[in-house]
Amino acid sequence: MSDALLVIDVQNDFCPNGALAVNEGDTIIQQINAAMIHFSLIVLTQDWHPNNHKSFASSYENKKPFDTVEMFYGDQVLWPDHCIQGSIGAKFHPNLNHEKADAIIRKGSNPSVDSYSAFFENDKVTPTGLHGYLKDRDVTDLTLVGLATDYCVAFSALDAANLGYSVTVRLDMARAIDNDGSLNSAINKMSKAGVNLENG
Ligand code: VGL
Ligand code: ZN
Repeated sequence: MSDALLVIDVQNDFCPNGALAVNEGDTIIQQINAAMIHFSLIVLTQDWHPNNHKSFASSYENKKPFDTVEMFYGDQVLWPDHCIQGSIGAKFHPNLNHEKADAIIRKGSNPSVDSYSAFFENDKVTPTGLHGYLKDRDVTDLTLVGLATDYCVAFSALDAANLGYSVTVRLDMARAIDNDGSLNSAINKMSKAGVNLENG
C-alpha cells in the first residue's frame, strides 16, 4: 500500500485573470508545493481541450457560459473557452512545482465529451488510464487538491472512492467555482461517498 497526491488542474485559466478564473485559485499553490514532500507519488492533471470543445458555450448558436445542455451522457454545464491545448491558459500556473510530477494526466481532449474526473470522462465509462497507473504502483490512499473543488476535484474524488481508494480532499488546498449551489452539492456527494473532507 502507498499514497499519492493528486493535484487537479492548477492551470492559468483557472487562476485569477484566466478564462475560467476560480476565486483565489492561485492562493493554494504554495501550500500544495509544500505538501508534495509528504507523498511517495505525485500526479498532476491538466484540462486539455481542443478549441471546438462541446463543453464551450461558443460551440453553440444561442448559449452563454453557465447555461446547460443535454449531452448523450446527461446534463453538461457550458463554460467559457478554456484550457485550449497548447495555449498559455492551459499551462500549469508558473508557481506550481510541476517538475515534481511523476505523471501528468491530460483530459478533455475528446471534442464531444467533457472530462471533469481524472479517472473517467463524463460519459462515466471512458478511462483516462490513471487507475491502471496507480494500481501498478500499489497506490491505495489518495489525497486530492486543486481546482475546482466542485467540479474536477469532486468528480475525481467520487470516482476514486467508487474505485476503492481511501480518499481525502484537502479543502484548504482547493477552491470552488460555486455556481448554482454546485459547491454544497459536491460536498454532500463526497461526504455520502465516504470521502474524508479535511481542512488542514
Ligand atoms: C473544470 C470546468 C470545466 C475544473 C474543468 O477543472 O474543475 N471545471 N473544466
Ligand atoms: Zn474544462
